[in-house]
Amino acid sequence: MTTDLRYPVGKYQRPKSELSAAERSAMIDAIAATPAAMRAASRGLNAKQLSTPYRDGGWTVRQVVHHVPESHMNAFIRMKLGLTEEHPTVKPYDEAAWAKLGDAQGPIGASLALMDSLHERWVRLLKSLEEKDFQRTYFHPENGDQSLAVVTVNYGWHSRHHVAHITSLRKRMGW
Ligand code: NI
Repeated sequence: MTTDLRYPVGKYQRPKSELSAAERSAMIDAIAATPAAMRAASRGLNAKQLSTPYRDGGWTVRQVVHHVPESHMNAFIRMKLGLTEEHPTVKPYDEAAWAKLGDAQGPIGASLALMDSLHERWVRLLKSLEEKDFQRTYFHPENGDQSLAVVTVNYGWHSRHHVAHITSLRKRMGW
């Protein structure tokens, strides 16, 4: 078995069939658990450790921590657009370029706090949705039509994916 350090929890699998309410609720729980999981994953790391790439050529731990709320702010806004407009086209963004901007080089505390409040709002939104709301869609120019149910699975995965970048690095480094 080969280990691909990029995908510590496996690659994202777009669900092929409708999700049950229980499956969806497990994904919402994963999103809800992420701020605390990220805080725990990055707890006690010093500046040099935070500046270490999680794999050769990959983002540093610091960039991973900053990336997650950046990605999830986009996701939250796309979901709200999907809920309030008829099949809107959403805006992709260049996540690699965002990760190089100055604010993504600073201390991680602000991003951990951002994640706390963002996920509180996001999970409150997700838990307020009815079945028909999860069937609403938006169009992503690179990924095609997405239902909010599919987006929820995607970000449940995405949350675990990036936390595992840090926890698996710590394990390998013995930190
Ligand atoms: Ni990501």
